[in-house]
Amino acid sequence: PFLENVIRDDTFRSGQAHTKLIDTKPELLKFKAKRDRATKLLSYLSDITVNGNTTAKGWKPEKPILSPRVPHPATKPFTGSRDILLEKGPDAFSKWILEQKQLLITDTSMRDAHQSLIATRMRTHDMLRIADAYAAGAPDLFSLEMWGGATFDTAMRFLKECPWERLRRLREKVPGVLFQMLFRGSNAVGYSNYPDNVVAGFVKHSADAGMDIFRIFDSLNYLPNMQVAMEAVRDHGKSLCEAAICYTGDILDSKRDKFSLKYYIAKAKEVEKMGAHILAIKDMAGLCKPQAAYDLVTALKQEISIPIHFHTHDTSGLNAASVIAAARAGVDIVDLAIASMSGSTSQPNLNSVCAALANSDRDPGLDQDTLNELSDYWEEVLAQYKPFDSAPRAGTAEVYEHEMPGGQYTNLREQANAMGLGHRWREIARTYADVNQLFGDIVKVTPSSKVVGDMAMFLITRGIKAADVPKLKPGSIDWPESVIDMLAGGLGQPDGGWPADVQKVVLGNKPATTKRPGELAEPVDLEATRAQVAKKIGRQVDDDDLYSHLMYPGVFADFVEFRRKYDDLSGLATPAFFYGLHAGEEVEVEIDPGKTLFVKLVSIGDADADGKRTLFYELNGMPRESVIVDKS
Ligand code: 3PY
Ligand code: ZN
Repeated sequence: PFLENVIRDDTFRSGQAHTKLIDTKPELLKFKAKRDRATKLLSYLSDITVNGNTTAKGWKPEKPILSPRVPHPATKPFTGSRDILLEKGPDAFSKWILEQKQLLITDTSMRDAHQSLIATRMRTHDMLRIADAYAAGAPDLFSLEMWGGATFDTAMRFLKECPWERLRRLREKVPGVLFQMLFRGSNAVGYSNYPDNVVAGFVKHSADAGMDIFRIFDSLNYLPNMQVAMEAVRDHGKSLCEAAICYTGDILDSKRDKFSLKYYIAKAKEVEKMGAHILAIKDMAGLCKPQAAYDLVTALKQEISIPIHFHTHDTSGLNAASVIAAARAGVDIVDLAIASMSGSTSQPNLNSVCAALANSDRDPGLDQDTLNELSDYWEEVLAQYKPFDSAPRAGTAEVYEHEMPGGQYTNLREQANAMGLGHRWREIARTYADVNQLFGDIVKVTPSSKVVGDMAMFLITRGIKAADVPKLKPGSIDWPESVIDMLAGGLGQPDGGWPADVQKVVLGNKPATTKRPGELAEPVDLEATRAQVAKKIGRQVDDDDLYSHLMYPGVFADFVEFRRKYDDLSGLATPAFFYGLHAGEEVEVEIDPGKTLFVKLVSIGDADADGKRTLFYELNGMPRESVIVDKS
């Protein structure tokens, strides 16, 4: 424990520690209580086995689920995309991308795909098991999107994992392929605006932890909100700044002229001027039709000179055609998900697009056998996450009406079901579209999409029509907090501003601003915050902890408490973590590198008069018991 304290100490980490470190920091000697990892593990397994897991909705597989089989592709020496970045540096690397003839591919399976298919629940364990196969077998991938977006929140909130550990452990295993994250501009990896020094500090710390590509966007395409993060990436010097323009509307529809080809070209030119190494077209809902993708990429290629990265979702069922159209128009990089993680609200199918382009001038050159093996693995992984899988089986053209991002669609549908409104889904989808028009036709992506969803559900449950909102008396209704904040300027400004009549009805006497929210937010005193958190949790707070706290203070506090109670359970297989064990089932748990426990649940005793049950285990072959209160 002493060594652990020292290793977490920032003076030690900065390399400036000397032998007097102990004299100046006596808190290093406060050892944590001796941890009995095995007892904590058994106590967790007993609770989940007997009482179920609320986040898994009480679902339990009928019989034990076998561990997904890991492919072992032959290792061969290779120079991966990250080796090239490290050798050339970001500016020259950006030019190198332009020289590549083949279509470059980002695999989103470890981030957007599971965010869009299984409510962002994929655990680090399942990513680490396949990491060697990616490192050895898929060296020609451009990047792996494996961090950011909603994963930071859900890792701590639901999976009780440290997101920074995920990044570092994957980095260690996959040194040669670029890692990519989704960064919500001034909202970082959260849902509200953060002060500039927190945004910049988060970027720097992520880059130090091994992040290579920062895809930075703003949920209203309000570019001033992206500036601080973009500068922080550029200042770091080793990472790539990918600025994303969110795609909404339909450039093929001349009546929908707010989001025209001209609009996107103007935004792209601006982010190029702001210093982007790469432009991303972020089609978060999957609205960019094949002809639109072709026209957009063709035009952008003439107007800007940085590489273009196309991101879309397959909600309509036909977005692989958009990817191929973008490739024909000369797009440099595209986002796709490995076959079994693709389709529906996720990205189009990586394996099929690669097969379709084989022997063409944009052939991505990836090995089909390896891609199929990766797909087999992910398919078995997905089977472990059944209760979270609520994505529609087939494509739907309804997306062109509501324009919901892939990650939001399943969430909102779940929310509607939970509220007993599942049968009114069509009405909810239409109301979502009406609220968009009420707000002046805006970009809808986290967090602006959540505000539109909040307002739609609010109107539905109160029986108010969106078109009637401007006629209501200002300040007469308690609108959702998120709606008030957005219309007051808390997320920034949409092009053309907020409709004045709606703003008046929602805000009443509350003030609104047109200033950049980050300009109004006081910088956070990072060292004072570190000291406060250290006092609260009773241990050293390193930068991982500090930024986790700054993003999600409540979630971080619960996470720390969970770790105190059960320790780090990220080495536990996914079915055991979510659903507990069946009698007779045995699991291996790596509690530290090279230190594995073999746990077998032998039997579950009857509940006594106090409702307590004894669970009988074999731990590394030795009998152990664990007592738990049956809450049923
Ligand atoms: C996120 O912000 O998490 C998104 O995936 C937006 O598309
Ligand atoms: Zn996406």
